[in-house]
Amino acid sequence: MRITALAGGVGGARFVRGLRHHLDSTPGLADAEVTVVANTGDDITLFGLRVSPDVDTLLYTLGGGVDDTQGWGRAGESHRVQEELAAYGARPQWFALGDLDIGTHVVRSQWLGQGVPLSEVTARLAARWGLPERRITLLPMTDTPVETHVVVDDEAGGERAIHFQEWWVRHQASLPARRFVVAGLDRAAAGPGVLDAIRRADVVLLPPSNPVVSIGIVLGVPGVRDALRGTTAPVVGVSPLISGRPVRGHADACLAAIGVPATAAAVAGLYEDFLDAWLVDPADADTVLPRARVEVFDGPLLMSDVASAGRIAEHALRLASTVSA
Ligand code: FO1
Repeated sequence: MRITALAGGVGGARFVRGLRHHLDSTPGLADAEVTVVANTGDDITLFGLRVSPDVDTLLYTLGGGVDDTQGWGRAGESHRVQEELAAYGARPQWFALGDLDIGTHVVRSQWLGQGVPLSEVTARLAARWGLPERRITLLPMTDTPVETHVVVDDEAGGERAIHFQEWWVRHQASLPARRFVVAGLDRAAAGPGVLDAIRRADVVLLPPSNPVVSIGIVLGVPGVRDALRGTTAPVVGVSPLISGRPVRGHADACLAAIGVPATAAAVAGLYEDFLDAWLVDPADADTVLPRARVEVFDGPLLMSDVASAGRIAEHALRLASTVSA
């Protein structure tokens, strides 16, 4: 069985880890292949290094090296290099780069600098983390450099764009976002294997990633939305909101920025041209959708550990087998 998921950072990574756990522990499903199409709009260049937060969160989470409490970055991390950078007055200092994490950014930057495409760079990083042996393929959504920027008010009554990470990390999404702009996306081509992974899938899953700045960005890659509309695979999504609140992160602030209510139904509405089924928390059992089938999960829609994420993934897969594309 071929399963394809579009994913962002922490929520997407935890969901895919749960999915893999469920497949590996279910007779007949262990040889299923999982392909993850990762958002690269969070990517940022810092201190001359190319950092890819969502890809790295997926790498570390699926490879067993993530700081599970934080949800991102490496377990057992230290920050001696960053302290040195601060001593030299290097900026910015609002983004924590751990020593082990910097190893990833150095090799990524070295390979990119040699002209290696991001998809090949990511495959090499994934090989080190043992993802192929776990039957997981990690694909950046495009090889074209893209960056999500957030347009906010400036002091003089105008507007200015800041990098998504500055809005998300430095300002904790507290600055009202006027809109999101993804530099480079209009001329981006879907990465190698991305459209095929959607078209040839037996099931497509949308984890509870941020619908605006994670999955929403992947949907903006030319050809992705059409592939989702055209695939014969059922497309099943998991709501990232419970009673209007994101489980983590700032999806509510992102939805407000695009004028979409923070409800499970409204988020599904962003996917309505290709969504076949939508898994919601019991608190959102009253969700009604024009076309997609709504299913209420039999418990809190919380991925507090691998097993609970596995149960959600299992339910999404079961749901996929009952809906036709
Ligand atoms: N999130 C924070 O809240 N603070 C940080 O300093 C921070 C650093 C960081 C470094 C590498 C990385 O891969 C992720 C990092 N994140 C940090 C998380 C990141 O901002 C978000 O998880 C994703 O970009 C949202 O999808």
